[in-house]
Amino acid sequence: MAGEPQEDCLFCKIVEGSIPATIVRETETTVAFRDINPQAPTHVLVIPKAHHKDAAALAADAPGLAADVLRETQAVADDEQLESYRTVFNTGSGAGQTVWHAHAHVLGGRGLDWPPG
Ligand code: DGP
Repeated sequence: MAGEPQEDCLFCKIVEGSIPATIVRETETTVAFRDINPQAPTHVLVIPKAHHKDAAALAADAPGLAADVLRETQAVADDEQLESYRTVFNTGSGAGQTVWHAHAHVLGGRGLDWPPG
């Protein structure tokens, strides 16, 4: 069911603490941790603690929680003293989504080209 922890979900396991991660911020509803395979000097993932499979499902099922995630992307940027940064939600395998628990990538600390690959 939407929002319930999923046994086979890597990010649910990070939320519950059974898989370690370098957590940089935590709120009642969100966790932010460093990406295991960073693509920029700052590469942090912000996730809702509740399980939603992607950003579209999160926005549809829990818009307040989607706003919490977005708010935390700015908080990460502030903590990391990023003047400019990029927030990315890969949605669907064709766009590069590999973990099926909604997450925002916060990328910064270097110049970022547009359009992305
Ligand atoms: P995406 O490809 O948009 O679904 O992003 C998933 C990201 O998750 C990817 O950049 C790598 C990261 N990732 C995968 N496994 C782990 C893990 O075990 N720990 C951490 N910290 N990040 C992970």
